[in-house]
Amino acid sequence: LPGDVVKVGVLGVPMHFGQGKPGVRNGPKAIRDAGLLQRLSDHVGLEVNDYGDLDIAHGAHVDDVSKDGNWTIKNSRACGTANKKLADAVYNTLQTNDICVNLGGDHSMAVGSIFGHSQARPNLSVLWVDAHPDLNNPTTSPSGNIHGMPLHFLLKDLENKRTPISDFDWCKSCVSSPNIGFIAIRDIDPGEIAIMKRYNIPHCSIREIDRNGIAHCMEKILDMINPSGNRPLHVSFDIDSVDPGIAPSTGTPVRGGLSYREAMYVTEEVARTGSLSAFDLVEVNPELDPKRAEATAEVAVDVITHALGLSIRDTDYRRFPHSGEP
Ligand code: B3U
Ligand code: MN
Ligand code: MN
Repeated sequence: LPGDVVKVGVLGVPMHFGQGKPGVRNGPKAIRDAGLLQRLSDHVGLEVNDYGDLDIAHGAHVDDVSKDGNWTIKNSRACGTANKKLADAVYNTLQTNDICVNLGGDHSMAVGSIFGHSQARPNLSVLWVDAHPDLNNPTTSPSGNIHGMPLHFLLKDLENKRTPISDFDWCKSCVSSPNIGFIAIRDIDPGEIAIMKRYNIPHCSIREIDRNGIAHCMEKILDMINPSGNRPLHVSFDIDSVDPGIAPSTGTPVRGGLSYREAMYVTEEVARTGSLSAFDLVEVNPELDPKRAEATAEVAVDVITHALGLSIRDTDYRRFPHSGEP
């Protein structure tokens, strides 16, 4: 309701089991140090509840290997256990908050955040902002890293083809292919292309952004994944969607990403839907390109504050009647 203060729960998720580079577990700290909480409360005007960092066991690394030896999924035990914990935390956070913000950590955490979100609020649509579609399964994955596979566990269409991995049995597929959309993808494995084609998954490649502009692409993708506008929106934002020239501290940078303004436009449009229900900001690794780690974390903070309404508060004051008219 107009005038009601929006409540935002913030969860730090120092997940790192989904890939091999140390440092990504310090992503939540880097983003907090760049001033996220204060920006959300003082600049955006939200009620912010910070639940600190999830306690993720730093236990033994156990891989799951198929009986025929055809595939390996790295750290499946630790990754599955941590994701279950996250799913429960997201579910709980959404009982008392309007929006849950999850600070990663690597992108394998989307398994827990999206599943937990779907338990609290069914019929999600998901906007996946990333250089990669993260649609691999243990057999198509070139790396065995779970951060390239989260959607394998989440997509309903893949339910019958899912590789049975006991560490992820708790996660039931909860998103249908028409309700997930990719934007900014530009590094796609052959197996992922086959899955995108087969299930006709909505997407805007970086080329389509070049050709038609970010405004057209955002209008198209939001309309495709949530045509009625009634579904709660989950945004999973991988910082590697942004050009490495401005956000270099990340595990798998890919040249030719979103410009600063394109990234802000994406998140401003997210805010304008009024449906944002959970937001992941993942893959900030302050130990990579450390001299520019602060700058990368600042971009992450800008992405989150714009998704939560910073810019529309300033430029579309009618939507925020108590923010002070010019
Ligand atoms: N598609 C590759 C690389 C990758 C996926 N996600 C990230 N990198 N960040 C893979 O390993 O699945
Ligand atoms: Mn990703
Ligand atoms: Mn990525």
